[in-house]
Amino acid sequence: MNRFHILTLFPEMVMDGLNTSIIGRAVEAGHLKIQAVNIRDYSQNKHMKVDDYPYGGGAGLVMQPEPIYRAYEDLVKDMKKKPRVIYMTPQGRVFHQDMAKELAKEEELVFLCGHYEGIDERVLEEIVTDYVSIGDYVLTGGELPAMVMIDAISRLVPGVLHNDDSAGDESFENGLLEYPQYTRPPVFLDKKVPDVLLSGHHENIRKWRHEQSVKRTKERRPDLWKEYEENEGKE
Ligand code: 9D3
Repeated sequence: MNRFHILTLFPEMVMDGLNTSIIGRAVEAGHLKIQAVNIRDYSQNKHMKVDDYPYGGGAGLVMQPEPIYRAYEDLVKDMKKKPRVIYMTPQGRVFHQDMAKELAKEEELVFLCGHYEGIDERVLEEIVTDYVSIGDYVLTGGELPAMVMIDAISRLVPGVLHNDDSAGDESFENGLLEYPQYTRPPVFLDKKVPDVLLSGHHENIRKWRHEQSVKRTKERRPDLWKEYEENEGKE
């Protein structure tokens, strides 16, 4: 059972997104728990204010440290040990599959999502263990990135994917992109399904799929192909 806690000003955005589809079913089956904590609930301001102008001037607002710290303290009081706290930020290490694998081992994970111009540095220094970005493009907040990470991590939790597809021949697992897939009908817009897939010759099918993976990786992800070649024989 993996537990994800998301500290955010938009809890319904995160819950609506994640409770749909495969992740929602995994929650219902008891493989995962997902809890969005509304940082605003921890404001002690009479207007439930959670942000203020930046010291030193500049555009926009900065999220204040106290509500975030109180929300964090309230979360960790029930935990056996201090959890990893992942701050979603464009200034973090870029998320990738190996990171997802590492994080899937953690029983509890806390995601801190910022909005506005950012979060007061002092609370980050106090509670954050990992700074993570999902890529070099500008979004409006950390909620979508947290959802992306939770989706990627959740599918690695035993039982979440009940098919036996979970490890083996996926993209990134063996360092190559996946081969093309076909299903019925055998002819579509005059295009035939490759004969080898209808042959029943499993060794030939395996070889063909590997060749297709290599061809596709060279064409579409030369960066992954370079890495694959360099690692051949190793690992
Ligand atoms: C002050 C605005 N910024 C200068 C361009 C910096 C900025 C801060 C916060 C830009 C975007 C955001 C909101 N994005 C995230 O919180 C975020 C994010 C992203 O934008 N891209 C990739 N990964 C992530 S993780 C969190």
